[in-house]
Amino acid sequence: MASPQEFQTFVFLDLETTGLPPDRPCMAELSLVAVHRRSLQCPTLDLSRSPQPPRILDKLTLCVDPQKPFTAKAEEITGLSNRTLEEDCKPGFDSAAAEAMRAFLDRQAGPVCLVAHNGLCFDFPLLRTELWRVNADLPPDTGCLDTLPALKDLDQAASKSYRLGEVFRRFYERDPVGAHSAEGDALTLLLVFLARAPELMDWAAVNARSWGEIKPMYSPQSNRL
Ligand code: DCM
Ligand code: MG
Repeated sequence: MASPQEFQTFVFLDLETTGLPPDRPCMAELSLVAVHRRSLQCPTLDLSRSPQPPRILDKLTLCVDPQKPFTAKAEEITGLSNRTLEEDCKPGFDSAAAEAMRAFLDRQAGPVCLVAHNGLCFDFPLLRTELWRVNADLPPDTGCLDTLPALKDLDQAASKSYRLGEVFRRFYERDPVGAHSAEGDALTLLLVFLARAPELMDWAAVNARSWGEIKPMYSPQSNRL
């Protein structure tokens, strides 16, 4: 981004998918958790002085039929499968889902910054592919913050793991809840963010990318299979 941006709302984003990038994954679940910067600046602390999730947050979680087979690993870790999504009559990520997402983002105070852990390599490019598939998009000036390089940069530390679960355990000394469900991971990311919110918001103001810079993971014209 050219000039520092005082983002008003941070939207924690996580996608569950049929597999990893070499498999040209498709989205199977999306979760967005939107929090105003005011609630991030002064979180309530519990008795052990750990930040609590803010009382005021908006959530959108959608399960979608990916219309592509899950890899065995993706099925195992997410608990989602082609059979169960089909049995529960979930439509694909269609224009109605894209519209719901747009409407959700539009009701947040702007400027809005999407936040995803490893988002620049995974969630943002894949979301761009999925939106492209249904001829939809987000405003190009939407901010995109990847907490993985952000936390690494703030720590200036070379040799520790920055996987989401590991970062959470370092801050909270317990396991995250709901790992590999989109909402569980988005809420885990929110708690990680709260542990260093002032620094991460300052980092985002200078270093966040814009949605318009995000390249799709792959061309959606190609066959899903
Ligand atoms: N994923 C995978 N194999 C892994 C880790 C992740 O196929 N070992 C895929 C499936 C997940 C998606 O990436 O739905 C997102 O990962 P996460 O659940 O960590 O957000
Ligand atoms: Mg996840």
